[in-house]
Amino acid sequence: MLVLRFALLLFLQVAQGWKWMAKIKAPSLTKMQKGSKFGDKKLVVVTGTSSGLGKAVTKALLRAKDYHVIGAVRDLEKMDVVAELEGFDLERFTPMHLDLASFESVKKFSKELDKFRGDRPIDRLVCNAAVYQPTLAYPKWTVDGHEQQLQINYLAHFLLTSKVMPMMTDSSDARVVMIGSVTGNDNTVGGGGVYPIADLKELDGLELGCKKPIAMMDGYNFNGAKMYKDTKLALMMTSNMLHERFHRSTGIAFSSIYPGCIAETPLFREKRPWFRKYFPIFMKYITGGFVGEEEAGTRLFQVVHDPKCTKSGVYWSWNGGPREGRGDALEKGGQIVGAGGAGGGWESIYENDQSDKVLNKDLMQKLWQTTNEITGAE
Ligand code: NDP
Ligand code: PMR
Repeated sequence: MLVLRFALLLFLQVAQGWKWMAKIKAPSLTKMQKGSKFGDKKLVVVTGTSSGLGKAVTKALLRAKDYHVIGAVRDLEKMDVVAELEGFDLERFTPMHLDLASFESVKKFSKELDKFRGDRPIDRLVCNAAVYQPTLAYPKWTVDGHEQQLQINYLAHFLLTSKVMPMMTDSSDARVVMIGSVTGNDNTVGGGGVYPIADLKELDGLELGCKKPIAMMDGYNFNGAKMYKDTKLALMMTSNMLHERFHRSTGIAFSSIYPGCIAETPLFREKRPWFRKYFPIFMKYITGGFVGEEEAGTRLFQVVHDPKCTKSGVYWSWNGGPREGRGDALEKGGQIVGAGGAGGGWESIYENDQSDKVLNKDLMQKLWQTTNEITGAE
């Protein structure tokens, strides 16, 4: 019986891997980049460019002048205002509608993106958008019947990646970056010492489809803060699965990052006012894990741009100056690497350790299979 179950699981995994591969051509020679409406710019898709980290990385990408950024946002009017206030160069920035709370919207966005790019490959995909709903007593549901954080942060990005990857294989330097977090990686104080702790357990909830009334991937009762952390864990595992399955055959580099604690962004909009006031102070002066929005944007920009970051299968983090990133550095045995005015500069990037949960291969297979089924990504 056990052998039969194992054989069936193996068959399903191979079949699913094959379906993704069928859509993905082997990389061919890079297409001529000149003569297109994008000139010699590389195409970068970033979700959630209307706020926080997404906005900051867009500013950095536009400053670099090598990129055309496609900002995938749920609110185009807000995006227009932000782009105007921030002085985005609209010759090199194109906002497109994407509501990650709807699978239909992901599919529509992907078709529009395919049309927009013409014969040019997508060079980078940055899965950045997220919501954090820690104070809810009951889950909120999407139109597809999933808990909102689960779908917006994780499921929709999984589906989006499956749709965009086939558009990336002609790029000579394609990268997919997932925004993970210390709170999804429980081998540090910030991740393993602050309850609730990210844990997908045996994925019983996801195996049952994770649809209303089942909110959590582990099948246990709803806990908004844990849900957010679970989605970060799942994204980091997904990055590893993509690396294992597709890096060799497509050349795409898959990585995840922890940008630092960007304690002042609207991510914490649902937290109480006192928390929003004191959290940045706590992070700056007690844990040292604080990072400003601009600095976090520079970090993410590095992973998108720096030739060093073509390495696949990595979880990138930074040890910064006396303030930025000190918390992470202290957690790495008390050494502050790149301190003294580095301010989290490029020299301070390092390949961070991933927790046993992130690296759990059996669970990864289950996560891969169930998420494919739920999102219809295959
Ligand atoms: P923000 O809230 O500032 O930005 C989140 C972005 O996601 C916004 O642009 C938001 O759009 C967008 N978004 C939300 N829901 C949807 C949706 N349904 N469809 C499309 N877009 C949506 O948060 P941050 O900049 O802080 O977070 C960015 C990333 O960094 C997240 O993945 C987060 O998990 C991660 N991170 C953040 C940390 C922090 O300390 N802040 C620490 C570690 C990781 P809108 O502008 O319309 O609200
Ligand atoms: Mg945490 C000592 C290191 C450290 C780091 C790097 C973080 C990051 N946090 C640390 C420690 C602590 N935090 C401690 C000791 C506490 C108890 C007082 C604490 C509490 C705390 C809360 C209540 N921290 C939080 C919250 C949140 O609501 C944030 C969260 O979990 O959002 C999901 C958060 C965070 N702490 C971090 C980071 C990066 C966050 C933002 C989370 C993220 O986006 O992943």
